[in-house]
Amino acid sequence: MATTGNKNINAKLVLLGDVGAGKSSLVLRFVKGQFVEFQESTIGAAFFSQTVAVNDATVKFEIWDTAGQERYHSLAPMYYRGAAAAIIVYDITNQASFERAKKWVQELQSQGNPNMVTALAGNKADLLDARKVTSEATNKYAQENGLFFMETSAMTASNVNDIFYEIAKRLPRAQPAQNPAGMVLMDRPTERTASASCCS
Ligand SMILES: Nc1nc2c(ncn2[C@@H]2O[C@H](COP(=O)(O)OP(=O)(O)OP(=O)(O)O)[C@@H](O)[C@H]2O)c(=O)[nH]1
Ligand SMILES: [Mg+2]
Repeated sequence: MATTGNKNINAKLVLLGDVGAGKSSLVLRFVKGQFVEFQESTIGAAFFSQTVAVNDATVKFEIWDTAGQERYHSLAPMYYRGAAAAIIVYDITNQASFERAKKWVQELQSQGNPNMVTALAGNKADLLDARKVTSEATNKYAQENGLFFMETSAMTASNVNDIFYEIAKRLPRAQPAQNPAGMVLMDRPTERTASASCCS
């Protein structure tokens, strides 16, 4: 969930998608500004954090990069439950990865937090010659399902910061906490006298 305090917002974000779609590469680009050609397949999940400044707030993303391998599927709810945002990643050169992305959308729609900000990332946009999934098809699908969609490239960095920034802008701003942490001074003279004589 997104939680706030003085316009500092902590937001749990989960990346979901087919094996090899580029989830870890997007996170590595966003968090460290790096890209590796032979990124190892994720085992279980990996955690990262990164902060983004938006107009009126600082959003600290707590990022869970999940593993796309099917044998880890049952772990996914642990990461998307309570998440404020999700990025569902597919590879524009791989139709099957787009079909897998749609399955994730369905799963989040039925099991996830209904207020979750969900983005669809068509990754590997640098590989235009090998494209199998058109942006028109995805645009239509995204509009029908209330997602926002961007084509990204972890390799060239195209749209990578942008997709996280767009999510940060769309996060609902939670109400300030009813009882913010810290001491609450109350106007009750008798107690104040009692504590003053207590412990100094
Ligand atoms: N050309 C190109 N290759 C990419 C891009 N993003 C990732 N790759 C490559 O695709 C391969 C898979 O990327 P990963 O980031 O490991 O994919 P993943 O979704 O984390 O995969 P799992 O952890 O197995 O679920 C790696 O060899 C990356 O270098 C991109 O934007 N462009
Ligand atoms: Mg990975």
